[in-house]
Amino acid sequence: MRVLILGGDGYLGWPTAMHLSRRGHEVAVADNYFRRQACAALNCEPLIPVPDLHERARLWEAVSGHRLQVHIGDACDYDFLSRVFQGFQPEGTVHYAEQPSAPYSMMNREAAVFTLTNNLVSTANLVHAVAELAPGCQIVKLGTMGVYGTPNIDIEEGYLEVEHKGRRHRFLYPKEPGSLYHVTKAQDGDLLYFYSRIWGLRVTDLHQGPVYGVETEESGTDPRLATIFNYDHIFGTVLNRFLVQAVAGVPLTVYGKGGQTRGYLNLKDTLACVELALRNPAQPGQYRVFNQFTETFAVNDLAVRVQAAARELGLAVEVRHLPNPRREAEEHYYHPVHTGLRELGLQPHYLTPEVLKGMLELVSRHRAAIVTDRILPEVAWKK
Ligand code: USQ
Repeated sequence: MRVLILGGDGYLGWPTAMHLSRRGHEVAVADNYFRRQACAALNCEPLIPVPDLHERARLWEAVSGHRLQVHIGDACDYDFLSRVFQGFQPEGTVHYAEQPSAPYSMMNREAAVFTLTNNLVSTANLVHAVAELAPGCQIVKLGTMGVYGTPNIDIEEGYLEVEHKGRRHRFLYPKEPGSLYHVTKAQDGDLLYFYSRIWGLRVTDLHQGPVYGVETEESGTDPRLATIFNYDHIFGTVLNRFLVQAVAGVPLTVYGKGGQTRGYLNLKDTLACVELALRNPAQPGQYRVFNQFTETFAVNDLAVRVQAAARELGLAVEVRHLPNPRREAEEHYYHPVHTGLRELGLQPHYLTPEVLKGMLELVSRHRAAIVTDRILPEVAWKK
């Protein structure tokens, strides 16, 4: 399959490009380097330095024999996006080209407007590019479990059957996002749901929980093929942050009571899920939703597990409860359904002590590069 990856330089985009090309797909990557530039501007450089996208593609071709097409440009620029579509004629597009950080979206007005504009305009451009230039191309868009919030009922996979005054209707599951970033992910889903119904687009929205991990089967062959791994308070996700904190000897930063529960998955499983979605496409006119995670944990559970794994490696790790910079429930019911991807054949990589120790060992090899003043949260939700 010819697959275009928008956001192909990012934490998920680059490993996805290698993964799909190794499995025989023809892959093009497009990226505007937003993440790299924002990391440099905000003192949030990733732990492991990585070469630019052209160099990454050259290295990947040298070790694997697979060639990637590289396009540097912005999915919000329709001239750029339509040139890529016309040249490559994708049969599938994976849309990762969104501003992915909740704290970034809550920093200030400029960051809020950028998040709104970038995430919605890139999605609208993609819809038009598919409809005008590659009809039949399926869209796989990275969504987030955070669009649902933490309701006091079970979370279904995308839709909810409602009975009202004796009649029934199937709606998109109600959304209660907890940051502006999460709001934009609810809105891009609404756009795609709309256009799938109106123009018959084939869409899969992967509502993913926080991802952890560094290595994939493909990156293992050369450290320069590693993904962008953030541990700072803006772009780092919680478990990746805890691993770096444990190695740096900094207390683990649990926000508030630590009962916040989310669905987590290993980076390797993200890649498998995206490929499963592409290989089993949505039908024309279908907006299909999968809840993409493999296990649920409260933040406190993660802290205890990291502490135990670190202890086995001789690292003494403290846990500190900080005042929560976010507005979110710290104790709540959480029961999301997640059967769709398992039914398509997902074989999960679970968060075992061995997996944690492997990640701690990898982070330890880069210990000298850890900058501890990137760790404490500086962005508050409350004004
Ligand atoms: N948290 C801590 N300590 C930290 C960092 C986070 O207690 O040092 C807590 C947060 O308050 C939150 C939970 O851990 O309750 C998860 O936070 P996170 O930063 O790992 O994840 P989040 O901001 O929700 O966003 C991340 C990705 C985003 C993705 C989302 C999936 O950045 O792209 O969509 O995970 S989900 O959380 O299911 O919405």
